[in-house]
Amino acid sequence: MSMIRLAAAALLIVTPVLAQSPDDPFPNPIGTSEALIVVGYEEFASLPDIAGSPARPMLLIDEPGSGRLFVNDMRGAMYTVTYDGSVSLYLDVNSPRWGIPVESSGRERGMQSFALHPQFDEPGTPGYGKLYIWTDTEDTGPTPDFTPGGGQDAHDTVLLEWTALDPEAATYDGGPPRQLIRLEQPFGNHNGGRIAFNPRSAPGDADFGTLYVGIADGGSGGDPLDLAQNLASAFGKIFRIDPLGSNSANGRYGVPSDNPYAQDGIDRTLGEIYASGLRNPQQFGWDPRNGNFFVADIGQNIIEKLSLVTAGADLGWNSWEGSFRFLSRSAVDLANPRGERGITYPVAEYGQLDPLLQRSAAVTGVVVHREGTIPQLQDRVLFGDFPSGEIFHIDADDLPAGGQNAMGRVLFRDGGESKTLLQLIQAKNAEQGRNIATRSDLHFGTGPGGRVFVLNKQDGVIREIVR
Ligand SMILES: [Ca+2]
Ligand SMILES: [Ca+2]
Repeated sequence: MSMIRLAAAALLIVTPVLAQSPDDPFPNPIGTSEALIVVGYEEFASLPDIAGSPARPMLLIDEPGSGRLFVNDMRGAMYTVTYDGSVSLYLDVNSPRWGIPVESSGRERGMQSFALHPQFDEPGTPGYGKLYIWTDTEDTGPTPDFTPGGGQDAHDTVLLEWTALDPEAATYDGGPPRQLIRLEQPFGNHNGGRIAFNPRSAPGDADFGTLYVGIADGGSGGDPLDLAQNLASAFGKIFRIDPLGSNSANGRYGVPSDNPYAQDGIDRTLGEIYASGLRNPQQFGWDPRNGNFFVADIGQNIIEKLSLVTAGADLGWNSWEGSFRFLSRSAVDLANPRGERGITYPVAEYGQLDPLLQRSAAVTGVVVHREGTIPQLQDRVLFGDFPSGEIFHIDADDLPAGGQNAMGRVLFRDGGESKTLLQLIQAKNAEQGRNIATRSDLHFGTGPGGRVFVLNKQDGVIREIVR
């Protein structure tokens, strides 16, 4: 033990990478103390190219009623996938028929997310046939419900409700969508985040049928309009709404009375807000066993973070970047980490300068594997870094209190080797005759019985993680 300590002390003196610095606050690289997990994979399905470039999926989820998966492409296509991997087009949001031109230029704009009402396939219920889509649109004509009070009026982001007549039909057979919410975006980047119904809620629960809606801080960098912690602003929040209700300001959705600011006696605080202080809550997910609600909130230039979300939580942005005070794009304050009361700090976080990553690190997630169908991942929280395609795990029953020491890597078994997702994609690209990808754009998908899928935007392949 003392020998190891001595060796570590010697390294600390000669190797500056082990020290903290204002742009690299974590002294140990990722994955040095937690075990590496190696899993198998299968190529499960292939999504079609659009205009000659690979699919850009953000989300894949199960619809147990009709027994199929749904997956999107940011350019507006939504596909169904059978449980054995057969893909067909279900709905094209970008079709001229709907009058909702999808703004999908660059990497960050497009159809961000979607959710199926938990009663989607239950005839006679209020949620029957209801499908929700959160998308960026070029059409900025209609009056927005929420404005940022500055910026460049880049485009709008709209929450749309579609109603399928026969939810089991092969293609969407309903009419045009109903608009619930329209946001004016101040900048082109950081737009909608994930939307989802809490999968653990059941009819009769207060949370049943409420839709969680991730909304990024509006973009640019550093949250220049100081919106994320402003409880009068929609930006930098997770909303919780009742899409079938009508007591919102525009009368098009409901604001649940048990939301933290709905009945606080303060007019300016938005009743829709569930949590604040988020930068770019692009993905989130629940622990199916204990209900823990995790958000993967993309950081500025220094820290990526995975946090627990509770009603009324303030996750700190733009006063805090992870566990450290945010100073600028190039520095956090190393003094007094996690030092302000009332802020919800990350359970896990990692530095963008970690040697495993590459420029433009950005966190994604979140799947908590409880079903044990992939024994290596039993009781692990899965998240990852989407440009690099690195997948990480932490213990779902012993959540760390920040930092990256408790994070381990997940690699794929391929022949006799262990590979990253990016390495798998690159081999596939060579086989496909495409340009070889230099980033992964990893996101996760989930299926029945604990099935876990890995999406990317570089080779069109949906991979399933297997034991
Ligand atoms: Ca934006
Ligand atoms: Ca209020």
